Amino acid sequence: KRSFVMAVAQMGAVNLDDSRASVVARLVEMLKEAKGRGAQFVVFPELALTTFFPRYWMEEAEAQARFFEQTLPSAQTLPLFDAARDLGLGFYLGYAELTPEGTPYNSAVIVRPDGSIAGKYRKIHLPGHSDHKPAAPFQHLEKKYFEVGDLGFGVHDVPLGGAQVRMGMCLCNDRRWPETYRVMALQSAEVVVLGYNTPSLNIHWNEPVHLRTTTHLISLQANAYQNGLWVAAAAKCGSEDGHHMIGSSVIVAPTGEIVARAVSEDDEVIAANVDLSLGEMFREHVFNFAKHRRPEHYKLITER
Ligand code: CDT
Repeated sequence: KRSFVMAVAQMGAVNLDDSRASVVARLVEMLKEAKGRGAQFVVFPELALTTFFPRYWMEEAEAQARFFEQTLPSAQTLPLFDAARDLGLGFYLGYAELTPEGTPYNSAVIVRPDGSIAGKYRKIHLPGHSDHKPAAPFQHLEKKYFEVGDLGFGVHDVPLGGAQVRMGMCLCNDRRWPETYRVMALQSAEVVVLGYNTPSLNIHWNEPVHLRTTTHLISLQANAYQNGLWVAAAAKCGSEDGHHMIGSSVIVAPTGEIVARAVSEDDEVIAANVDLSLGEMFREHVFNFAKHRRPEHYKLITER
């Protein structure tokens, strides 16, 4: 049977003054817990190494100096990569990437259990704005600090539990868009992993707070089912220097059902057995793309 144990390592707040070393130590601690629970792969959040800095207005150069990684692993993140390889765990990690050419991206990597990088993703759906909104309680400046990702939605082979798993990834706001998952499902993705930082308050309109969790879950559950995929999503949550973000990290089966869900807004590991044959059932029958899709009627999706 093709299966493996997936863990999601939700993170509580990372405050502005927290050092990279202290954050990496928290990640290593959760790797060990995941290993103790039999996991072979661990999903960490978006921008896992720092506070969710797009909430603050500053010069791009200052943001890049304080919050971005120029190499991965770097000296400060090496303990995480070493620990994962020693434990034989693969992982997904979101981080702010500054390329050698100086281009900033909101990025993620999938690392195989042997420590090699299976693939990189650069966030495509960047929410928020690029102008300063002094009247807002906080900013959402992803359009100021990051360029739109240039790598597409790739799918990578990751050896886990004796199986080669077809794994895709995305970041936060991408999870709300059906195209994200469909493009990966068309490349035979079986599992999609992602991290998120979702502020509980919407600065653009007076959205009831509970909807932030409802729309998060509905996006993951519907897209898991409609693409015959497992989805594993890791929050960074709780109150970062007074700015609250939702938790509810989950592992969702291709049935659309939640099989594990975090209950806290702190560092918390959840885990589930991922039976890949469950997705095969959906992709062979109701969502057999080759038999039932009608792309000739979907042209508007790429034209507009
Ligand atoms: N990090 C991220 O993409 N957060 C967004 C907030 C949307 S409101 C500007 C999200 O979709 O959760």
